[in-house]
Amino acid sequence: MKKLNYLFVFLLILAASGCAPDAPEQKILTDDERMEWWRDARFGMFIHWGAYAIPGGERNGEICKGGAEWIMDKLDYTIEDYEKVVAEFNPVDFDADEWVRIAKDAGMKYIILTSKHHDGFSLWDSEVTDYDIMDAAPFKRDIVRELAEACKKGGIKFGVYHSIVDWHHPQAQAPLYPNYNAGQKDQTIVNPEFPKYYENYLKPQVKELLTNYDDIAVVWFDGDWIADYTTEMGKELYSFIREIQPNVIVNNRVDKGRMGMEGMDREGEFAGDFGTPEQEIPATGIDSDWESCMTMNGSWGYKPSDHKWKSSEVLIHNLVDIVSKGGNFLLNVGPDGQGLFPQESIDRLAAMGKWTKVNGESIYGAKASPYDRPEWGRYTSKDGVVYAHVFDWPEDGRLAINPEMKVKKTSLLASPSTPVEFDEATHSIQLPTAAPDTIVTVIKLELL
Ligand code: FHN
Repeated sequence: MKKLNYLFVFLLILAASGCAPDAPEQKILTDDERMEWWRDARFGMFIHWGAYAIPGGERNGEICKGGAEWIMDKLDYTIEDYEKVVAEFNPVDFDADEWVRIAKDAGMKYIILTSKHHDGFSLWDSEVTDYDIMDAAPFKRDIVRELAEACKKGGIKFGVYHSIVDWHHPQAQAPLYPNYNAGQKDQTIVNPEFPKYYENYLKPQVKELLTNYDDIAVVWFDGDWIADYTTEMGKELYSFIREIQPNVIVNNRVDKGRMGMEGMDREGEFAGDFGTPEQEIPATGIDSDWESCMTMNGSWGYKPSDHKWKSSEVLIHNLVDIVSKGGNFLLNVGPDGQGLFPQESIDRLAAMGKWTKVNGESIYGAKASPYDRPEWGRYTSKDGVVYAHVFDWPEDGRLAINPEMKVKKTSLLASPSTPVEFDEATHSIQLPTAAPDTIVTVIKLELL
């Protein structure tokens, strides 16, 4: 019996005797209070990491199509073959504090780590399985705990991505088991064992994450598409989570309302606190909570053969575009099998940090503006101020401003002392000849 369990039994007896010290009551926040930090944060880091980082999307010279985190399915590993990959997972260069430093320096305010992806391998010390980092891999360190603690120390929020799909658990795949991926291809196959997996494995794992790691701020479900997972399960799971941790935030993939990759719920009552557009940004603003998640290249998991890296200019434009429409940007990093971020990711995050350090005032806590999107860029708004993000610097230096705005004062966010005069007659601003920031220059418009 693990030492920990003796302690647990002792506490149980103490509680039964009525002598347990009162657990500090957690103030149950209103929905707006609960969402406040998330709405202010605007920019977070997604981390897809696990044993799939070892092959990096390649097996015997064959490259996995799509995300490298799908290699088990796409390159037809048997469960036994993939367990051998897990048995090699020993990322000795993993340094949670370094990951948090990079995220903070980029201007990111929260981190979402895959606690368990579709391959079923758990990155924490799970009590309900030995297919976890402590028992199935040589690493034997609780990655969820180390990153949660590093985030707390670094003053940023931590959450977990948790897959409903599980290609390793027998009940999650029966009667296909061990042919775990047939259900991916034929969603008409009914798995009578799935309710047992849901009740006896999925829920207990979610509960131990929310109970043993007291800093889980977000639960980011995925895998909602499988036919065996029902909206009744989704609604029950959402309530189950909020009973354990009333102030945690849960995405809409906990239920079945999501309309594909556009990520928002269709008409109807569905559980979940925010919509989840994936690899795309809504065309217009959306007046509810949502977060676009995106990769930097074409893969969520580490994939060295994928060189389709988005430029830091595109990533900064995406951040501004998303916030101008009222959303959050969850930008992904896929660490390698040693526990290191790819240099291409580090470089882009550093460039984003350089920009957010100067212009973060127009992002954090900002919302969509009530004004139509200008042709030259985007508007965000906060506390009676509109921030004009200029993507395309006007050749004549004159920037047309929405005529409905009653402008009191204008200034360059990056250099308040640089004069940018507002001309009432033409409702435009005379700008310096050259853009101070060639990616996005921000002009602060204080309104009457
Ligand atoms: O299948 C997953 C994929 O591996 C990745 O985790 C993304 C990111 O949210 N979600 C699913 C694909 O939509």
